[in-house]
Amino acid sequence: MLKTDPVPVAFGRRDRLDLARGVCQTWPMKLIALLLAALLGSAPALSAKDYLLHTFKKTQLAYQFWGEGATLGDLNRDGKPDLVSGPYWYEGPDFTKRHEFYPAKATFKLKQEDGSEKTLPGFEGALGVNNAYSDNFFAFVQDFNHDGWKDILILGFPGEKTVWYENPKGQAGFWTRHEALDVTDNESPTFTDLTGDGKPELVCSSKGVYGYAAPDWKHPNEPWKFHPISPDNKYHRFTHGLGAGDVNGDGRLDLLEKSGWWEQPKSLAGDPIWPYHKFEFTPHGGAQMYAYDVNGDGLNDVITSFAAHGFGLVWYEQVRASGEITFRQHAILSPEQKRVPNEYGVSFSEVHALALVDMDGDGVQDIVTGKRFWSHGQAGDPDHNNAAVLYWFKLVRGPNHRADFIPSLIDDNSGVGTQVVATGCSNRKFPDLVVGNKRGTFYFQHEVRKVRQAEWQRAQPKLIAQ
Ligand SMILES: [Ca+2]
Ligand SMILES: [Ca+2]
Ligand SMILES: [Ca+2]
Ligand SMILES: [Ca+2]
Repeated sequence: MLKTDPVPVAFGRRDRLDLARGVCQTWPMKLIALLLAALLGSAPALSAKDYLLHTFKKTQLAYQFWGEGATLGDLNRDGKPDLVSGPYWYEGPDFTKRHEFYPAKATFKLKQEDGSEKTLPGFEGALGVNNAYSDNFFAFVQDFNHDGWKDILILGFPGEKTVWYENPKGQAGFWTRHEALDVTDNESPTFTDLTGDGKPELVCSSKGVYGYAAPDWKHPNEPWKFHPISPDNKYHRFTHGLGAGDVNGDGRLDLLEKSGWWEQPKSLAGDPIWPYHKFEFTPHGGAQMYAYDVNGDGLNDVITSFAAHGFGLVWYEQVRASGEITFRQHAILSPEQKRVPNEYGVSFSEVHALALVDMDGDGVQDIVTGKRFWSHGQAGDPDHNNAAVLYWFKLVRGPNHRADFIPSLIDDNSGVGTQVVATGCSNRKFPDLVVGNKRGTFYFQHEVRKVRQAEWQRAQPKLIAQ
């Protein structure tokens, strides 16, 4: 941590509401003062070069609504990541040259002041007035057919097909479409190596069952096989909250969902039902869920949005009670279902996409999230018309396994979609961000600047009076 960023002064949060216990705990101020004195005063390692300011240069690639996902990957093999969102990919590093890899057919009609109608490209989003949805919710990049050219996986509206598009190896024209899975349910399915075999799987629910779908990598053009891990509990296609992470620390990723976690067994042969551990992480359902040791005590904790269409961002500290795994809730953004600013004054709703990524290169994972603006239209969700903010929250670990998330506003006129991706692009150490949503398609280039301590301190978020 010290090699890049000092611990922010704002770390000295005074009070923390422990919601699970319903009590207000006091930070050990003496300890914090000692720590800060060590960090900011006497430590010779902290010269001006250690004060880094992170800012993000925004480029809006599209103003239309083409999809709610976006990602980065090198599609033309020039060594520079390209950006994928909706039916388009944009050539990196400047993303000015756009290619249509499947037909961009969506249009909508907008009534003009004189009563006439105008047809606009894209789905009806922030340029329109009515609530509408796209057919493109998540994008992932992977070379499915082992020809050395990365292909594009697109997950559509919940309950619809997942398809992948075959990279034409530099040739012009639409990419060949291959059906992967006929029904992909849940609002935060993902594409990651759940099984630990070194190859990614589509983690989702399908037709009422949690599970994963994987291609036969020897026959990649064939539809993928779905492997159930739960009984048919009739999980609805619009169920919110899903993730993969190792909760119990046995090295195997478990499946996280809003009401518990499914423990990956030693052997997956024969598609066994995974042991279920019920825990109500959120009654409403959030977005992408992660298992990560937030407070550094050696036990993985769970990070989740509290309500994809309401308020709240929380992490659940894993605690062991008589050897059993349970969790204690900590709020990053208040889970009360109304606008309640956190200790830094931050509050926003529609927390429908989350990324866990080390934004500042200190070796500790941080959170990237924001508001999925107009997710249910311009009058759909609470606080719908407030700014479409995009934030990163720096995780700072404190004494006695405390953890704090320091908010940094990236932008206030974009937000997230159902996916937000932050990954190395313009430089390896500090991830850039990409977003596709109802406001358009966005690229945020991460810029880092060394500053003097005073300037750095001025830029830190301030604690508000509690
Ligand atoms: Ca390929
Ligand atoms: Ca596990
Ligand atoms: Ca922990
Ligand atoms: Ca970090």
